[in-house]
Amino acid sequence: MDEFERYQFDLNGYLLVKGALTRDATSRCLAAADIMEQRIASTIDDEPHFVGHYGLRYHYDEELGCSSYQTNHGGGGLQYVVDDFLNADPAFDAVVGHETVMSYVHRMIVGPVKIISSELRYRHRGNITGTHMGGPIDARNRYSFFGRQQTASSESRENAVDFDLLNVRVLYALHDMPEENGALCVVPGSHKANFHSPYGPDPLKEPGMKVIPMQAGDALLFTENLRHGGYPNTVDRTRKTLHLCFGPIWVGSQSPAHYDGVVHVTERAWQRYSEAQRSLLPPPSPMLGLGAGVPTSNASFQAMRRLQAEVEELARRNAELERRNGQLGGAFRALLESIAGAFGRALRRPN
Ligand SMILES: O=C(O)CCC(=O)C(=O)O
Repeated sequence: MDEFERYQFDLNGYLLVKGALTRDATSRCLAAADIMEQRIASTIDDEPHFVGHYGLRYHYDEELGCSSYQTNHGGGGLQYVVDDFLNADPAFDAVVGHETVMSYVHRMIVGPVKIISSELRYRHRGNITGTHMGGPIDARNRYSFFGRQQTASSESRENAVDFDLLNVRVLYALHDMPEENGALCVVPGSHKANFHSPYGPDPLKEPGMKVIPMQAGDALLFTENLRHGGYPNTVDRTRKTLHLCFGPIWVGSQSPAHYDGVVHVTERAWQRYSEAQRSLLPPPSPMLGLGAGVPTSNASFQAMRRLQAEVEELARRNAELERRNGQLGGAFRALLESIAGAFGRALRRPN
C-alpha cells in the first residue's frame, strides 16, 4: 500500500486493486463457481438445514463443505450466498493467502490475521443487495484509524500499521462486472459518518452512492464500516463474486452460518493448504459454530436435532416448574395471610 492508496483508503473507505488475481486463477474460480451453480440452486431448500444468525435458513451440503441461503432484498431477482465456499473446489485456494491482497490486508489490520468469512455470491437478474452498514456501528465492523503507526506486541517493528480494522472485506470479480450487472456500490466516506443513513436500503435512493464497475480479476477492499450494497442486476448474466472477510486472529466469525464462532474448514481443503494458508484458517472441526449448530454429517445432524429437542423439552419443563412455583408461592402467601388474620382476630377477641 503506497501513500496514495493509504490516503484514498482512509478518505473513501475502499480501494480498488486492478488485476489483483491472475487471468488463469480468475477463470478457474469462475469455472468452479459455474459448476457449483446448478447444484446450489437445486438443493438450497433441501435438508439438512439449520437456522443461522439473523434467522437465515441455510442448507448444508456436506460434499461441498458449504452452507447456502437464498435472499431477495428487493428488485425481484434472487441471490444465493454460499458460505465457506473455499472448501468446495481447489480453484478457490488461489484466494487463500493471495499475496497481492494480503499485502494490503496486513496494512489495515494489526497483528496476525485470519479469514473470518468466505462467501460466493450469485446475483440473478433483478436482484439488489440492500444498502447496509455506514455510520456509528459496533466495534467488530468499525473503521478505526489509529492515527500513528502501531505494532502488534508479538511482532517486529517492521509491521507497523496505521489502521486498526477488525473486518476488511475483499470482493473479487470473477468476470467483468459493469454497473448494469449489479456492481457493488458504496457511499464513499460513510465509514466516518456520525449518523446512520436515513435513506433506507434501496441503493438507488441514496444520494452520494457510487457504483464501482470491476473487471475480471479485480479486487475491491473495503472497511465493513463503509455503507455498501449491490446495484440492481438488470441483465441476464448472473453476477458471480467471491467475498472474503479478514480480521485479527482473535476475532469471531462474521458469517451468519457460524457467527462469533469459527469458519468451517473441511479435512479435504485443509490437506490442500500450505502452512501459510493454514495460518489464516482454523483447523478442520465438526461444524459446530457458536452462533448456530451446524452438522458435518447426517449422523451428527440427527444427534444435534436430538440435543435441540432435549433442550426444548427441558426449557418447557422449566417453564412449567416456574409456573407451579408461582402458584405455590401464591397459595403459601394466602395461607400466611389467613394465619396472620386468624392470629390477629384471636388477639383482638376479649377474654
Ligand atoms: O455484492 C453485493 O451485492 C453486496 C455484497 C455485500 O453486501 C457484502 O459483501 O457485504
